[in-house]
Amino acid sequence: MKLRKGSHDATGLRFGIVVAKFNKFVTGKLLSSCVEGLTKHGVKADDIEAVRVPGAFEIPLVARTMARTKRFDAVICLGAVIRGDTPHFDYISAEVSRGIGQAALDADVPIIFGVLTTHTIAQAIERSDPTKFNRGGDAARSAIEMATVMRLLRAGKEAPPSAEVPRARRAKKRAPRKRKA
Ligand code: INI
Repeated sequence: MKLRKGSHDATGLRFGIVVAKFNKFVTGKLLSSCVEGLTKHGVKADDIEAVRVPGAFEIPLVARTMARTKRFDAVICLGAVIRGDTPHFDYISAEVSRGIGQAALDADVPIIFGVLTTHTIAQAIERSDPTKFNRGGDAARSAIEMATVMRLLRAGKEAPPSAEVPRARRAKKRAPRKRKA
């Protein structure tokens, strides 16, 4: 079997970010955690370009436009759609998820869905908390993994041995079993 998988070494990769202004108290935190997640894995600040859009509904068009420039190894979409008392939530969340998926296929570039869709404000605050599992940091990791796996596939290469074998190599040597007399 040939196993191809991405790595988390993002050195030399470039990323675009589209971030919605709507619910900025949440999306601002998603953005900072996302940028921190990228730089932590070796991305230079100059290789990250962020674009603000009014709301989640506007994300797919901008993500597709950025991706189609081919200047980015992946584009990350950040937003927060919070359920209210009207069906607005359903229209926006359905459209942003469908649009982001379609944009990735159209542009042939990974586009990451880092848009929170929550029932309550409390859930959105929790999922954007930088001290907890945060959707911004999670989106950064997914983007790096997708960018590196797409590079491998396009180059027709397998994962470097360091990315493939560690589990088997790292396996601790067990002490030989004692035989029963
Ligand atoms: N945009 C969001 O990003 N999140 C929301 O929760 C939201 N709600 O609930 O209305 C929202 N609306 C704005 C929308 O995305 C567009 O910006 C607006 O309709 C203009 O096209």
